[in-house]
Amino acid sequence: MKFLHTADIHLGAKNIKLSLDKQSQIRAEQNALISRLFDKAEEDYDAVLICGDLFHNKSVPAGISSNFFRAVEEFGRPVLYIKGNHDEKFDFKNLPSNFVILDEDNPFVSFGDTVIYGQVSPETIYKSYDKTKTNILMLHGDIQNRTSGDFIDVHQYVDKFDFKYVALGHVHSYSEFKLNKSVMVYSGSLFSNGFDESGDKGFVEIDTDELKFTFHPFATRRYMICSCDITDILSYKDMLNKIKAELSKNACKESDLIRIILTGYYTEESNKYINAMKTELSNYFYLEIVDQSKLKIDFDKIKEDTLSFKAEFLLLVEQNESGAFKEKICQLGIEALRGDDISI
Ligand SMILES: [Mn+2]
Repeated sequence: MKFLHTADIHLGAKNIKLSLDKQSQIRAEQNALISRLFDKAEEDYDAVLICGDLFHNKSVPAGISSNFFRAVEEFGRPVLYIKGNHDEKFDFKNLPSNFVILDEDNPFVSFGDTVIYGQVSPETIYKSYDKTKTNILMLHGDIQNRTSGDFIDVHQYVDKFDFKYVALGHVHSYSEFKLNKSVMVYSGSLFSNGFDESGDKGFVEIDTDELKFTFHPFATRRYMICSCDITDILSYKDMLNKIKAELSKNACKESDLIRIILTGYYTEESNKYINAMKTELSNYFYLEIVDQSKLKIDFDKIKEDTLSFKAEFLLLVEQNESGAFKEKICQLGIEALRGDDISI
């Protein structure tokens, strides 16, 4: 049998950095992605497993939840769901009959020789456990960080029972672990909602005949973070080319949402025009530049060059200021002397 494992869809979450136009475009795309997910499931999978945080909070716009449940209903086969920390208070009512919430009252569903358990107590599992079956467990929480409020001790499950696969939700990027005979996998979120969840997003295919699992990238729009070291680059054109090279190295596409982080050192002679760069790169759906580069001024060299406003200004700052404040004043002063638009 084949199952589709997903989690952390967070329907209803928004990225407030985006313009309202782009927010509604993304929302429409997410609705379409949900329909596409269930179309894919209809072709290839016996059931869909959703390991929590399906909705971002307890009240999401009605259009979003009705679109989701309509897709579930059209799919027709079982959609198994366990609650996450974001949607545990969501009011699940008027549900399609194939949307199954697994909990203490309804702890498992069988598909032939495969039994899929929800996040229930080991005692509850014990009552129906059959080790001759292929057992799968769904959990939502943090299995690594003991101090987290969402910590789950997986030992209580995988030490006592032989779960071939533990489908996890909570961590938004794909990762896999092995413990005893169990493989435990975070599918990651189905699509991202911010730069804290960058890279490819998708779902995991569980094949219980072959005992194989495979990650499938699925989201079309990605959040991508690219670092660009601008040390020793003086001209604006070279800086822009370095950024473009970095974007292509990271295989960024025009449909992506991109954060460029400028790192390294620049000097008073560097031509770093952030706004012009952003305009030049406006072919991307969304692009921001976070400037973490630091100003490096060779004051000894400047002392030899006293016949300029710039040198006089920098030496004056050097004598009177220190630390991060000094750096900021130098940077703003240089930009102002050059006639740049300065932003404070
Ligand atoms: Mn989540």
